Amino acid sequence: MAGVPLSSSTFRKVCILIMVLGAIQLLYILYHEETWSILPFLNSTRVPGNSSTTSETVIHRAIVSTEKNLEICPETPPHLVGPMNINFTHPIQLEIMQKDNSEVVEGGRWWPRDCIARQKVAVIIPFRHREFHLKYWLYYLHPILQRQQLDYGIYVINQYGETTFNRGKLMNVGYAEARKQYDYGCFVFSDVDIIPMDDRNFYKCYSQPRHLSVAIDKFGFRLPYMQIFGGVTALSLEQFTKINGYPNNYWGWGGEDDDVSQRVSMRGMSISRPDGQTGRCRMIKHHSEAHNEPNPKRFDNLRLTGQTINSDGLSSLQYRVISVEKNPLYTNVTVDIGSP
Ligand code: UD2
Ligand code: MN
Repeated sequence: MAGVPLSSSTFRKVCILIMVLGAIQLLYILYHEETWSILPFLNSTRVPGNSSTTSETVIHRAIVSTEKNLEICPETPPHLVGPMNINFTHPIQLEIMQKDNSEVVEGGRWWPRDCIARQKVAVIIPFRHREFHLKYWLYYLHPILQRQQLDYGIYVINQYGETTFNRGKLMNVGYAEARKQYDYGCFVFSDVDIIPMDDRNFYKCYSQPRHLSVAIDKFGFRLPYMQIFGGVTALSLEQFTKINGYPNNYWGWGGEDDDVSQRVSMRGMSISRPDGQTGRCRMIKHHSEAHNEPNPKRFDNLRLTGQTINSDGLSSLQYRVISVEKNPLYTNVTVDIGSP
């Protein structure tokens, strides 16, 4: 191959130029890669499943927040009203409710627009055939969670078919499915029929697992027993994984809440609670359900929590998602969790 020969000094200069350009390009790439990988890290958790969508959302949100120069929301949210009048006598119209919650995004997602929320909370509701209760729950809870300035999403976990109900397993499914949607750091597990009577009862996580429904009208506004951990609870991602989630093997009514209570103390944690006034709640009256008869095995199971805590829970969770629907005010996950 023929060409004009380069003198050795020109050749050296060209080489140096190429190396400098290469180094500049390398620095540019490194800088940008770091920016992209650090952001999800700052948001604390890695999300399984469709993580690319999630990190895109996170990055997008972070950019919007920086552009707007938003500050972290105040420790005490400014628009709380305190004690509220809760009743279940008036009919609820879904269309009006949707209009009142115009800032709620498809799937029941909301976040404060004027500050950066302190916590990302997924609210998990175990569900089957309780549409009447769900309407009231959505009607009351959306405005409360907004006044609490939480970055939240509502996940209704609907048990498919008519096999025996399993509240604990549905909670685990809710946790796993919510994590696929967003990098939540806090999980509130709530019965569909419990409404707080005071918006200072925060649906967020604390340094210890939280029991929120401490004074329910049905129980004469007092704790029926000290270890009770049913109704509404809040556990951080770390706390929930530490106890391996709920047990999956409590089919029918009762025991799964006491099992979680034991798991919490077995892992060296204690239950935190609001005071009896702030923690007042109403439970919508209902009869006991078909296919959710009291579980006769619950007392035996509760004696074995020490052995089952590691083997039965998030680590052994198996289920089949039938559908995920993003409704205007909540995400509905219909799931086949099998039978006893
Ligand atoms: C108590 C506990 C509850 C749970 C249960 C025993 C309190 C305040 N509540 O509730 O947390 O430990 O005992 O399992 O301590 N559900 C449906 N469809 C059904 C059956 C249940 O959607 O067919 C869901 C719904 O969210 C309901 C929850 O499961 O609120 C608990 O069931 P429940 O309301 O029938 O039981 P309850 O009130 O005795
Ligand atoms: Mn109930």
